[in-house]
Amino acid sequence: MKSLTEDQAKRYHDEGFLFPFRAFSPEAAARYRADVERTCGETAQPAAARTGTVSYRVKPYLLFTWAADLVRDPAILDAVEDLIGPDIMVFHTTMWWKTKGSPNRVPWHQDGTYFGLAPFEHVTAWVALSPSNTRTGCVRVVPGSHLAGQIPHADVRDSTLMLSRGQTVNASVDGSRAVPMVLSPGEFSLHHTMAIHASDPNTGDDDRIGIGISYIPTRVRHVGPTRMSATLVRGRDTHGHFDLEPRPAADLHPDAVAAHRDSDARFWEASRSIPEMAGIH
Ligand SMILES: O=C(O)CCC(=O)C(=O)O
Repeated sequence: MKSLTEDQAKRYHDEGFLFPFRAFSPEAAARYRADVERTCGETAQPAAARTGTVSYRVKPYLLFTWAADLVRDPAILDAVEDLIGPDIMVFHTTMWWKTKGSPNRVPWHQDGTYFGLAPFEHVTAWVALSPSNTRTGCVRVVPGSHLAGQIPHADVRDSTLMLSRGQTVNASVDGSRAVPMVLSPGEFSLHHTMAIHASDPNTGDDDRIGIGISYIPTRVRHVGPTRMSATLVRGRDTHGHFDLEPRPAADLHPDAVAAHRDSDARFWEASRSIPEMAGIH
């Protein structure tokens, strides 16, 4: 084991989540936050449109060196390795930016519903770049919910829901059992792709900014006919289920922009066969 104890790994397998772990210092978190605000804020949207991407918030690790470093953070990878083994890819990231005072929230859902991946071994590392607590609307997870497997979801129309189609578990969820994963800047949590989780509006006095990094072992494959791409961040890929994505040589390097466009095009192609993917966070 590289960073978790046997007991922590067992708890992850029994309960479907673990927290808190420190990835980097609060100072480093503040630098990453500034990077996110500079490159992924509303003011960056016109630049994103000029490079032909819907948003720099989608897979920023293909475009920006700060994000490429973040998804390769050794402390995060050590913990992930203890759960899924040494050959690790990043399939996706989601920027979870909940502005202070906004009514936005995330409904009960299971990530694995939208990723088109099998088997269900994907681990999300949710990395806090600002305080994430019960006031700012941290992620809450129902312990053991991942053991029930895939539960049907329904689209719910509600503009405050932060999932693109408001995808919500179509079953009653006992939210009173949910555990709030409270994190300070620079800390991360881990949750299983079948864990039922949600988050409440931000009633705190700061934006809640976090990045959900979707890590998969290289043995996981995409279930549809499209050849997808992913980024190898540790170990070796002996399975060849994905085309390997390049690390950006510099922010918005032309090769990086081309790789990002290519990855995005494959994603939309894949979502034609697996419509749930169009609802990926
Ligand atoms: O950040 C949130 O509020 C929700 C996070 C989430 O759903 C995820 O990381 O899968």
